Amino acid sequence: MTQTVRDATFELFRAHGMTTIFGNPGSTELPMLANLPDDFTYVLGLQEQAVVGMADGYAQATGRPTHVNLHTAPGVGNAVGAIFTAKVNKAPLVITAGQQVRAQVTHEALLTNRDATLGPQPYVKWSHEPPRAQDVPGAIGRAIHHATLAPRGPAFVSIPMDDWTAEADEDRAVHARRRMVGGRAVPDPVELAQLASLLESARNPVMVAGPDIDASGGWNAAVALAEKQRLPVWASPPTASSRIGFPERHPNFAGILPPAIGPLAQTLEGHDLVLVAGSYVFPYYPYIPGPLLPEGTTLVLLTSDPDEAARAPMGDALVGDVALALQELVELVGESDRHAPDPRPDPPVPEPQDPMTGSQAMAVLADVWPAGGIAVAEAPSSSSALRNRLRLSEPGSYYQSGSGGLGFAISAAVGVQLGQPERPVVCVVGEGSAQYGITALWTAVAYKVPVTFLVLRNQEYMILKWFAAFEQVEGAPGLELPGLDTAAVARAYGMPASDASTPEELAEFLCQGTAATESPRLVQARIASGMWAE
Ligand SMILES: Cc1ncc(C[n+]2csc(CCOP(=O)(O)OP(=O)(O)O)c2C)c(N)n1
Repeated sequence: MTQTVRDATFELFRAHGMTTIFGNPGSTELPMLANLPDDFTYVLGLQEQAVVGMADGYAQATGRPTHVNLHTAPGVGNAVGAIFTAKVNKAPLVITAGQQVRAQVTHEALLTNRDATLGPQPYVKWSHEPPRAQDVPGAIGRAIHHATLAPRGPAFVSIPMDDWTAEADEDRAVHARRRMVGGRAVPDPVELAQLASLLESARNPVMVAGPDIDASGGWNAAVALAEKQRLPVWASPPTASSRIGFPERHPNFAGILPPAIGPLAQTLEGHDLVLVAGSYVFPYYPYIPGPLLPEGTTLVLLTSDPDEAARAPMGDALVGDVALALQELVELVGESDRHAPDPRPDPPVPEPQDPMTGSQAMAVLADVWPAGGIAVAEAPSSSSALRNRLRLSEPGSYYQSGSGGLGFAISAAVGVQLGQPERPVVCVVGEGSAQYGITALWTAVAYKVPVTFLVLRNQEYMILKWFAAFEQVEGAPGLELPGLDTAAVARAYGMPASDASTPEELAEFLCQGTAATESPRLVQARIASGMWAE
């Protein structure tokens, strides 16, 4: 035998720089993992939601396709919530899962992944189980291309466990390995030129900056366009800000758009043209009805995602790579003589309170924020305060779940830190949200991933109490979290953890955390009940 399917597949992974595997193993995956080559790293997650979350963070922070390996049907089942989030985050994940030996699939022996391709649907771009062992390298190659072509996202391949030792079809394997597929397409030049004239002739245009600006590398072009055309820039609503698309300390930065239909349109009042770059239109929630746009306002969306272009309820759309489109627009438009927008003031120093408010905690975080820091956030009642206090202004500095599904932050922070080892990562997470990805704390300890975790402990699901009031729901159970001690849980995973009850203690523990370069730390801050806007 010359080459096995396994050898051919590992060569394919090498050719794409995919030598880090995030996984949780089972018997059906062991044949793939046997004698893992030295140039591969296996990052063990203890539950599949955390495995996918870590890979999501890593894929976004590196911009590279990332391999996730799951255990047949139950592993994929556990992972589905995180795959849903990875799809909205446009994380290029190549998810493989083990399957029973081919000879035992038809009669459904134990752990057979019945109808394997349906498990992760509809949250993957492509789902496949190769008809022959020899097709495994080609199928994984195809999954890599699906994952990385716009819009990026997860793709799935189910692999019967006896395939790995089968003889490869070398001709096909070599072609699969050599294929490089690119797809950064530019929007129609005629439509871009029309958009440039529309922008130049608008009386009072505005830009809305979304996560795909950051993901596509369009940060500088967005700034250049805003400056050249004197555009105020709103961040896309927080419900979908999986990343930040514009420096939030820039004088043109206007703030974060509200997420509901009526208030969002009201915020855009007075603008005759709204240019939305790299966000879908719009991640509305909750439902507050109203006109979609103010009277007389035109909207144009720049997106790399044909689905986002088609489903927007209003406005025109140009499909193409967001960074390339913005760069082209910068070339096409002239210098405007409109008035530059007034810079947005910092929020006032928060009133001291005992226990601390979320605003106080975020003000402390802003005071001790490390140079080059990256925030990974999932703290619903304090997330506005976090954005308004930190005002992050470097590319690749902010990640959150774009889907509204919890379980992202703790796991993704580990993946982001592995992908960006030179930058300090701080994960800000509500105590409720923390529990969905909690097992990733163990991975952070085991792999010496020096994330600083800040857990905000208000002993409740505060955001759901806010929703209850909004929805006029009374007496709903399940909104209190008494006695949930996340610092104790962290210690059980081997992580040093402290409780901070004053701003001074919080500052001290955060500084200890961000100074540590070899190991993670957790700080649990007791905060008051409330929604913290700034
Ligand atoms: C997977 C998943 N399950 C449940 C929810 C519903 N949910 C949204 S916010 C929230 C509570 C978050 O609580 P916590 O992290 O403590 O933050 P707080 O609202 O108190 O700031 C829950 C349970 C969800 N979004 N995702």
